[in-house]
Amino acid sequence: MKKITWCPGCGNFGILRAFKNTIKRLVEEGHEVGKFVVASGIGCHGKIADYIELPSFHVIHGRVIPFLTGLKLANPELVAIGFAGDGDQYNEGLDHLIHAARRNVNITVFVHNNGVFGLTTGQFTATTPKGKVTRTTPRGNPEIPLNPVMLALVSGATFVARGYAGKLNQLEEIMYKAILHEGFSFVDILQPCVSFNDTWSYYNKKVVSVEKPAKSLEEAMKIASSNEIYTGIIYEERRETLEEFLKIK
Ligand SMILES: Cc1ncc(C[n+]2csc(CCOP(=O)(O)OP(=O)(O)O)c2C)c(N)n1
Ligand code: SF4
Repeated sequence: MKKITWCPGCGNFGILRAFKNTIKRLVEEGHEVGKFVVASGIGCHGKIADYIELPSFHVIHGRVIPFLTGLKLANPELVAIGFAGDGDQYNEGLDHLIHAARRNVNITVFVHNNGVFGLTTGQFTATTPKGKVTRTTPRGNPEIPLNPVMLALVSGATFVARGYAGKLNQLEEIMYKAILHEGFSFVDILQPCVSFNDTWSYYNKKVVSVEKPAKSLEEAMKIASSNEIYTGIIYEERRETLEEFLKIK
């Protein structure tokens, strides 16, 4: 395992901790450790693959989902888990998210959403708030931010959640259920970047937990579009997976 090089205080530490505890729990419950495979994108988040002792692949920018889709189709026995950044997934790799949700391929994707391109020092991304001054938006970001949770819902994702790197117990529960879910699991994780978009105090005040998953897609969309920042499992349904349709699982 390599030395951790994230900035002290980075939200990525919470995501790493929650993931390690989740894998430990799954292994204690009898899941074979050799079946977990991790892929990560390019960026600060992508280094997570270096800090986990599981078979892992560091893939090109924005391509975590197609990589995992191929992996899963080649060997459906594997548990395919991806880590992407907001720039990585919502800019470079946005269309892959939509199509994986439509296909319902049985993979899990965790997006470290810090609202900036972190590794390349704070340029704006698709989730940067409107008006925010960044290195590439010196007069303020002119664009409204993308709502990834809403996008996943309307695209047909069968497990949709929002986590927060500052709420570890909840994040572990979300990760555990996302990995066990049969179908495409999407988790947007609010991840403060202390160097370029420090949102710790904002999220500590703003985030509210959902009690339980919504009963319908319409209800889930209301939660996703609310002015409150809800965390927790927002929506879950069971639908035929790509592997089931292809009769390879
Ligand atoms: C195709 C391509 N475009 C641009 C880059 C340069 N690049 C490397 S890391 C990075 C930013 C990553 O940001 P994000 O995905 O938000 O992850 P974070 O660093 O914030 O975790 C960029 C633009 C690249 N490696 N490949
Ligand atoms: S630049 Fe931001 S995302 Fe990258 S390690 Fe530092 S705090 Fe974390």
